[in-house]
Amino acid sequence: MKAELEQIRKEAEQALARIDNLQDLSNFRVEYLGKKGKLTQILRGMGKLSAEERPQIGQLANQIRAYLEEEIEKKRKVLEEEALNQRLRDEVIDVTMPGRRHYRGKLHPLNIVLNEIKDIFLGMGFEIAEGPEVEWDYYNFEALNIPKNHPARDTQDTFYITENILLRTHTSPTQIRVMERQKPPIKIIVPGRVYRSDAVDATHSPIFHQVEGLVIDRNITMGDLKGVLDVFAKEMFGPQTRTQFRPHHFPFTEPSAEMDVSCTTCGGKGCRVCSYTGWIEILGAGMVHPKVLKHGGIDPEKYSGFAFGMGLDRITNLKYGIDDIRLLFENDIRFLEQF
Ligand code: 2NL
Repeated sequence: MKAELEQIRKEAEQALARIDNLQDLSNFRVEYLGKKGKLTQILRGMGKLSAEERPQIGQLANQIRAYLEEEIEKKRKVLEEEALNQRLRDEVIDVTMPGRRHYRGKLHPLNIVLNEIKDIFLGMGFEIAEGPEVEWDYYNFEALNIPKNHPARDTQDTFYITENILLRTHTSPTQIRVMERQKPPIKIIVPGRVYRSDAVDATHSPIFHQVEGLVIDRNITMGDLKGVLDVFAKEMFGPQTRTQFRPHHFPFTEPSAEMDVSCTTCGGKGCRVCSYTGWIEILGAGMVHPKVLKHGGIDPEKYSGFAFGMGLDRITNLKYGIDDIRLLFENDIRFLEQF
């Protein structure tokens, strides 16, 4: 039995020397020192031994057990340290390595110009109102004095959801909604996305953007309209900018006008941008039609007001010399990066 124990010790030493990972070490412990382990098996057979032999063998077996425990522990420390060193090598972080550069986004040119427009009107005491892009036919047309069969329904053909629900063709319906819920004085601008059933080309898009304005109070006149819009033009295009108003027609204003600014490129001398006229049309405006005031729940005998509307896309293109409206909607990074 002594020989058997020595044999196990020798075998165990050799096996241990070959072990190079913690899992094998754990298996090794079970194989030799576990409940059904080789050393334990031997000790089970000790009952058959004589009274003199038993303590000797017992002592030897315990020595071997203690020895193996010790060796296993030593090996465990070595392997754990190796494993840690390996992890430290694998997971090394170079804190001096430069970070990845983030691409910083920027505002879309439409939003840059819209922010400027908002600032100008906020500076004159206007508030900003917004409303739904999906509208009732009533708010988009009827309330604005554009009844069914009115020719303006042709020029403002849009996308219908149902008979009575459509994509708004201008932001005016939001202004009617404000009139309905707010007593004068009203002094708002309404920016937003609008829709028309137009074929796409350099100057047309079925989706575009408008900024409309509405001022309603007692004794509002055409003089207020001209003053406010002249200040707007000078703040938008520079103090040298001159304005002129030409008579026009809109169903929702009476009288109506279009406003031109002196050409932003040539200053009025005449060039390609202004088709050699010296003037560039930038908005439509007029005194709010009494019927429209009534639809908004406002008494035209007590109150009057002016309104205006401009195409944000057109103003943006003018400001930046962009010659094709499609560029504003394609979201080509090479275009957007330039602003
Ligand atoms: C244009 C012309 C205009 C209005 C919009 C308006 C709104 C209400 C009442 C009366 Cl609620 N008028 N808006 C008035 C005149 C012209 O827009 O060429 N826009 C791009």
